[in-house]
Amino acid sequence: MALDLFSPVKLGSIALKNRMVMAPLTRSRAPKGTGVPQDLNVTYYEQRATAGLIVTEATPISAMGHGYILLPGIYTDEQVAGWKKVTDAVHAKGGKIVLQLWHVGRISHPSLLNGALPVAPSAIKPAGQAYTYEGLVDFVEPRALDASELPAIVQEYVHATKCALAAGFDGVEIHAANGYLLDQFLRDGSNKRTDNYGGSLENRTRFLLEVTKAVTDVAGSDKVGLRLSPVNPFNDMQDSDPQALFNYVANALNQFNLAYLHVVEGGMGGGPVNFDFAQLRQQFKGSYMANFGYDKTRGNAAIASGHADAIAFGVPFLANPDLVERYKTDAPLNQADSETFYGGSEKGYTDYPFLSA
Ligand code: 8OZ
Repeated sequence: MALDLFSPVKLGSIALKNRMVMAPLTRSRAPKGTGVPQDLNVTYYEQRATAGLIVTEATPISAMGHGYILLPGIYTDEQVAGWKKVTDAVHAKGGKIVLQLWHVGRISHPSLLNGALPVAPSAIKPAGQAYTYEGLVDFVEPRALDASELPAIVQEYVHATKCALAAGFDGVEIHAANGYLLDQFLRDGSNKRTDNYGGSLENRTRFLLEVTKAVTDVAGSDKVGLRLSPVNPFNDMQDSDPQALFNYVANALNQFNLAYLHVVEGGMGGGPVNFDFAQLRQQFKGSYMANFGYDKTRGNAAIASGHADAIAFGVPFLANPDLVERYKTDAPLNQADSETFYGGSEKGYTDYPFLSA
């Protein structure tokens, strides 16, 4: 029988009971100040443990990694203890869960950083506004990182990876997508550096590879995934030649034998996309997780054709904790309420109904 969404698969050392992955989703429901996951967050993830794999919401690796309100973190002992309750609950339900490691770079604001300027490859202010505790405020011009500062950021990834493993996660996913720090280094719209970290494809990819090397050294490459978004303009991202860039990146990542490469195959804001994802998929020799607007039919087709080994669903898992069962039985889906995507309490978070037994 052909493979489909319900076929088991191993991504590196992570054994999935099906190929339906819950995509990382920012929900802004952690406490201000501590970033320690609470019982409410435990319930939310536990409800979705029938996914083959859960990728957590993007989680800052350090105080400077924050760029939105009410985010959980993965760099203090208290955060580790909070996340341990999440992983225990997911594992008790037979699920698997990896933590998404996040540094936002310039997509932040001094009011979220104890007054510090956001950091970036180059001092280029992104268009748009930051979500702060004081409301929406224009992004500021970030401070360009000196090359001598980069090893300390690599060490933040290492520390956060150790924290994630201590918290019982099955692995980590490096967030290199959607216009945050690692993506800012990759794309030439945000990286105008003239040192070893800017200019050529090799140079723009250098920091990502240094981070990936350090994280895989700590976790083991079979527990590390990585997410890219070659055509997403979100957060004011541009590149002069995305196909050449991301083909190069996918190729360079082959050296690590990662658990998977996770690719956002579209851009927020719609619009036609001039990019060949089949080409990218061919460059990468490991397991490939596809994301962006997939439903059951398209997901099954992508798996049956060999394009993808797993499919990540965001909004469908947000609104349907039992999405796997619903797809299996062709049951109707709950519709997501975008008013409750970010912030608030259980409403629109843990109160989406399951199919009644
Ligand atoms: C939407 C709102 C806030 C954060 C991403 C972490 O784009 C995000 C994010 C998305 O990866």
